[in-house]
Amino acid sequence: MKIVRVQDIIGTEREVSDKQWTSRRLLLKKDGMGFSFHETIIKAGSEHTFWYKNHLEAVYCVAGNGRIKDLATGEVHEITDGTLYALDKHDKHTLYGGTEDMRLICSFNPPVTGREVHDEDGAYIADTD
Ligand code: 9YT
Repeated sequence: MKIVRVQDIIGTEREVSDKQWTSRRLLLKKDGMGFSFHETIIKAGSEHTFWYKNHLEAVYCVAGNGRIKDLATGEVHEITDGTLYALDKHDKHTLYGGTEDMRLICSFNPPVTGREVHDEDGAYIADTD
């Protein structure tokens, strides 16, 4: 059994951030679970376009608020505590931070390795291991 505490991840290589978002990778590919598990904070008022072409992702909001726009249809959905979105079609999307920082719990299949960076499309490269 593994016990992971987010406070032990802060400031390590498992925490990635820029001014507008922070993501803490509680579980990565090397943890051997078949998925990765993250806590992502999206800053209030910020905007992010992501397109995980090589991954499926489920995201569950536990605090704060924001919106997600499906860039294929233009549909916009409110996100608050208790909302889950699943990118089951590798959906290209824009996330908008709301009036408070949004705290999201995310899981990726296949798992993120920790070496990915967002490319020009907002995608992560495929894991070639
Ligand atoms: C909200 C969202 O898509 N979070 C994904 C995790 C984050 N991009 C990471 O850990 O790299």
